[in-house]
Amino acid sequence: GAMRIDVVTLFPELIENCLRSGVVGRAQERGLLAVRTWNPRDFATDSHRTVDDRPCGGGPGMVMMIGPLQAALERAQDGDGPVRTVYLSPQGVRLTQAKVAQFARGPRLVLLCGRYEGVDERLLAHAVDEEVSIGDYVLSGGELAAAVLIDAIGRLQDGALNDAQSAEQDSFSDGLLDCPHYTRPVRGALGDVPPVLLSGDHAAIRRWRRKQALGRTWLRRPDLLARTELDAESRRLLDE
Ligand code: 6GU
Repeated sequence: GAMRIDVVTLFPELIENCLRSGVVGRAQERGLLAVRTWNPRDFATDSHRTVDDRPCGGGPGMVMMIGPLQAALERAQDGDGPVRTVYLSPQGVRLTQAKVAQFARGPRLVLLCGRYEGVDERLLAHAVDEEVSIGDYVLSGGELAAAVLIDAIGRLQDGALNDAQSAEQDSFSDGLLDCPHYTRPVRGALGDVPPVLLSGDHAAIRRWRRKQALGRTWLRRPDLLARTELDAESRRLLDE
């Protein structure tokens, strides 16, 4: 069945607007992926619909309080089947394609988006399975990070990608960066398409693309190469 992702957020429209277009919008239309949002503000109990409070111990900013957030999270986690609950924050473990692929196997995921200085730590300890970051920079909230994660998961759902966009050809799926791509015109003001791509020799084209991918990875991301188990052909290409 469809993968289900529930998102707890003070800005549901931010999530929804991010996922309307393209491959992931279509995956939702095709029923391959179902995204629901839950707003803690709808679970606030006072007339001001308060969701945050001042940090204990003082200091700047506000902290998302337990009450409304826990109520929203429990509704998001409700239903059958196992649920993994992920808190998006810059303190989390860095997201990788391997982790995305693991999440994409589903069947469910609950994402908790923080705002302000963050979430009361006791709720995280009680209700969250893991904390994930999308990189070493600071966003104003977890929503864009959640949208990034959902996009990466959504495009891996069976039937989301056309054959031509097969996920097996992705950067990182084999631990390397992607090769360069070209289309017509084959000769133009900005230069010519590499002749091998016009040769019709599929084995030669495959070797060229592999070599380009290896070369780019070696130049731009040597950290990736160090962690990648290379096949015999790739090792030979790198040694040439
Ligand atoms: Cl997951 N959240 C926020 N607020 N900032 C981030 C992030 C997450 N990942 C990188 N920066």
